[in-house]
Amino acid sequence: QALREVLEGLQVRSQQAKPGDDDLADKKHPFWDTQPVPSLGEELVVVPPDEQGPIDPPDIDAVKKEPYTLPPSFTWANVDLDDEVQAQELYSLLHENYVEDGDQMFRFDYSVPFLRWALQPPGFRREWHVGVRVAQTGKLVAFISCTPAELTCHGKRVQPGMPPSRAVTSEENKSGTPTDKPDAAPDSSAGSSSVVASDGVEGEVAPSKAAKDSIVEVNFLCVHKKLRSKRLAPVLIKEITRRVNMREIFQAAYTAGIVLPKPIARCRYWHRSLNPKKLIEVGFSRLAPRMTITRTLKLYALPDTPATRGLRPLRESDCADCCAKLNTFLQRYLLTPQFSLEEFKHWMLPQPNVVYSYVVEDVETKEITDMLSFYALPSSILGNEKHSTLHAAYCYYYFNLKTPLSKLMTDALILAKRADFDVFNALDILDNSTILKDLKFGIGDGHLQYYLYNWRCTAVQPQEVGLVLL
Ligand code: MYA
Repeated sequence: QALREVLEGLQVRSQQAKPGDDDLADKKHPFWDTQPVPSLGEELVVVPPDEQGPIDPPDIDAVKKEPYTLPPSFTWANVDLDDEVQAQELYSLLHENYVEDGDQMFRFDYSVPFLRWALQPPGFRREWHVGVRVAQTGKLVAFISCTPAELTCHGKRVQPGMPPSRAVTSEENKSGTPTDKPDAAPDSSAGSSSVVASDGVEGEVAPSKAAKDSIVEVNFLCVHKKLRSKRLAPVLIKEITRRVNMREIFQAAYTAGIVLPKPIARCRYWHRSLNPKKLIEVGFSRLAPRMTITRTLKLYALPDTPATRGLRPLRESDCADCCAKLNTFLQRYLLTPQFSLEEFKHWMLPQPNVVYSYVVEDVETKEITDMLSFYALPSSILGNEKHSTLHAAYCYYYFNLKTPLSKLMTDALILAKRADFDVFNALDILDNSTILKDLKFGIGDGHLQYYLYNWRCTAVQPQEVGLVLL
């Protein structure tokens, strides 16, 4: 009981998850009200299966062939992350202008290697890394991006007319079915369907069919602080929608801290202190009533080494097996991605300071029974004299076929602490809510909403979500 009081008394801050309003149904959304998304007032409690699907039917002929018009003095410019200068420009735009917590104490600080990982998965397209520059100076002032993905919602592929997933699962893996699907889409830079139009925008001469077996995940929408509230965000969203539609894709998934029409799920971040002293010093958490710093350090202390026998980093040679096991595991959830082998390798193979993945290999049978992963997303600490960066690890994908989740996740905490992270964050998705309290996570102060674009379906509970967006 005493421990519960301490944990419940802890104030922990969530970024991106700003306090949400529950009764926003009447709020007008001049832009979103024109888009194929359910309105805030619409009931999504039970959408009958035959009504689940696209809100607008796909209509390739209706897709605008020219880019949307930007306000005078701005131009569209794709951001090429393989170019050091452009990668640094995107880093700086986000470093200075991206998501902050409600009290403006922390701002996400995605690193360049992380941005490359997040934005260049198999099938990525440079035309989907959409920048806006000041025409005269070339300064990058806004950005939006998306990457291809395969998503299942209530057991149905989130694409009209698509058969059930072609991603490999454990069953197929056993029966020797090929372990990969074709590339979602070749990089446009390597293909021939992309041209540079006269206005400098990389556009398409004709719609391509290359990528239409994927949907897209949208992320990193950012407008420079000095250009806020000028309705630039809707232009960015419409332009990326157009570019995606040109590839015959009409659905998307995204998350946001704010409530827009209309979330399919409302989730919460939980935070596990690894370095409580620093977290208190920077105002991320505070000393609970009746707690001393010594008692707090003791409360959050962790062993030096993981407890699970056979735990080791994920290797390339594990990937086919682990990809199949993860895909099968994720099918327990109502909103979930499915990975091709190539995608799995991209998202899971360890990269220092980006993504950390471990497996449990049974010491006798050599079988892989469990996998855990987390990614590194630091935040800048704004206006603190002693500390400038908060090192946060975020729970990513896992499967546990043998090790209890609390044990596996405790090992994740130990590994994250050993890698010098200050805090371990997890949403209440997957099976996380079964272990968060026991593992001394404190609840964050807001929500993270999940959205689908142009797809109506029954809303899902956090514990039914199997999708992690970066
Ligand atoms: S979530 C992270 C979003 N980024 C940040 O929070 C960074 C800091 N903030 C900013 O940079 C700006 O405040 C942004 C808005 C850019 C967010 N998602 O230009 P405005 C609507 C969607 O005057 P600004 C992420 O990256 C708002 O409700 N819409 O506003 C996922 C209003 O519309 P309405 C948003 O503050 C992004 C309109 O914009 C968001 O200067 C998924 C106001 O425009 C938001 N997070 O700029 C994008 N915030 O009047 C959707 C505000 O109707 C993808 N708005 O209420 C949709 C699918 C597209 C692909 C489809 C393919 C088929």
